[in-house]
Amino acid sequence: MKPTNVSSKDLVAVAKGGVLDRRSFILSGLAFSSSLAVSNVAASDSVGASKINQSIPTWMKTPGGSDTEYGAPSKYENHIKRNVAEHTPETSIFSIWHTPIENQRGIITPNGLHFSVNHNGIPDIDPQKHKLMIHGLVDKPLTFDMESLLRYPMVSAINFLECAGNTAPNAVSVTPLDQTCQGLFGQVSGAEWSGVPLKYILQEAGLKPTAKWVIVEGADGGSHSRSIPVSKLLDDAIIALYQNGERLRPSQGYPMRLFVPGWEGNANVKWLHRLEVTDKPAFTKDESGLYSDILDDGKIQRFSFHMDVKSVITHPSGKQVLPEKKGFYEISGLAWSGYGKIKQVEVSADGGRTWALAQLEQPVLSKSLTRFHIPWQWKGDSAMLLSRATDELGRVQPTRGQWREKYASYSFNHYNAIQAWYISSDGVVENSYV
Ligand SMILES: Nc1nc2c(c(=O)[nH]1)N[C@H]1C(S)=C(S)[C@@H](COP(=O)(O)O)O[C@H]1N2
Ligand SMILES: [Mo]
Repeated sequence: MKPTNVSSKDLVAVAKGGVLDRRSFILSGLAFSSSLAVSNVAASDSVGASKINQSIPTWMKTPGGSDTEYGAPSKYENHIKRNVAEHTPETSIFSIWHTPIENQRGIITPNGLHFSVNHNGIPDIDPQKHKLMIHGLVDKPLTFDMESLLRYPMVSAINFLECAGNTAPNAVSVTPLDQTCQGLFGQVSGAEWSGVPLKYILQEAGLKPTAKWVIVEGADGGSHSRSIPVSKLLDDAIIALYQNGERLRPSQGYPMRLFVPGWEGNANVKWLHRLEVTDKPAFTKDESGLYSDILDDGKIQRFSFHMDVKSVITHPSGKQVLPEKKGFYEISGLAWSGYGKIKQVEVSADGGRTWALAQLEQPVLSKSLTRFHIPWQWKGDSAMLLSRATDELGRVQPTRGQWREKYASYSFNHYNAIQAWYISSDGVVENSYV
C-alpha cells in the first residue's frame, strides 16, 4: 500500500453523504499539519540556522520546573472538567456531575473526570473506622474491616458505568435541546475496577437455601440501598476497592462500593457497609421511585437492571463547530451494552438512509465502552450523523420513536435510542431527533 500518488478515486465511499472506507485516511496520505518551511532550511545555511534559533521556544532554553507528589493535568487542559446538571446544583445534597465525554479518547475515563451521582452528598468516611457487615439468611454473620478485605484475592475488569437517567433530556423533551455531548451523555464513564468478588464473601458467610436477594446499603446519610438478586452477586459482582489502579475516589464510593457490571448505575451502591441476605426484594425508595421505568400503559416495570445497547458519536458532537468546510474528518464515538460485547456499530451521514460499518478499536470488551471510528468527507451541505450499535446478543438500538412507544411520555430512565447530530452548512453541530 503506497501512501503517495493516490488519487481521489481511492477515497472509497461506503455510504452516501461522504462516509468513506476505513482505509481512506491512510490511502490518501492525508495531512492536516502546516508546511515545514523553517525546518526545511539546511542547518549549514547560516541564514536558515538563525531562523531556526529564533523559533526556539523559551521552554527549550531553560531548565523546567519540578514535578509534584500527585500529578495533575496540564494547566492548558483545565477547561476540560465535569459539570453539574442544572437541576441539581453543586450546593444541593442531590447532585449529578457529567463527564466531558467528547474530550475523551480511548475507553477509560480519568478518575477525576468520572461522572458522579450523589443523592445524599459525599460522606467523609475514615477507612480505619469503616466496616462491612453481612447478615440475614446466612450461616455465619460476618464483619470486615478494610485491612481484612484487602487481604482477599482480587480481580479486575474494564467496565462502563452508566446512570439509568443518562440522556434523559432526549427521552422526555418534545423538541431536541441544544446541548453538548457532555450535557446529554455525560452520565457514562469507563474504568478498570478492581476488588474482591462478592461470591467469596457470600460463600464464607454461607447462604441458606432460601437466600435469593441481598439488600445492599451504603453508609451515606440517606442510606442509599438496593435489592440485588443473589445470582448476580455470585456471577461477576465485586466489592470494588480500586478504580484505574488507585483506591476509589470519594465520589465513587471510597473506601468501597458494590460494582455490578452492566447494571444500572444506581445499583452500584457506593460507600458500601451492609449486605442483608433475604428471600425477597425490599422495594427500597431508591428502586421503587426515581429509578423505575413507567410503561406506556402506566404500569411500572420492576427491576430493569441491565443497561441496554447504546452508542453516541463523540467527535463531532453537540455545539461543536467543524473547523473546515468540505473537509476530511474522522467520525469517532463510543458504544456499550450491559449484556456483553459490542458486535458492530453502523454510521450514517444522511439521517439513516444509508449506513456503513465503523471500525471497532481494540480492545472490544464485555460490558465496556468500545470505541469506533469511520472516515468522513464532509461535502459542505447540511448532514445528519447517526450511529447504531448492535451487541453480541443481537440487541440493536431502537429509533427514538420505537423507544417512546414502549414508555409513558414522562418516563426517562434507560433511554438508549439512536442519537442524531445535525450539521448545518456552517458546520455547527446540534442535537437532533430522526
Ligand atoms: N450510597 C450511594 N450509592 C450510590 C448513589 C448514592 O447516591 N448513594 N448513587 C447511585 C447512582 S444513581 C449512580 S448513577 C451511581 C453513580 O456512580 P458514580 O458516582 O461512581 O459515577 O452510583 C449509585 N450508587
Ligand atoms: Mo443513577
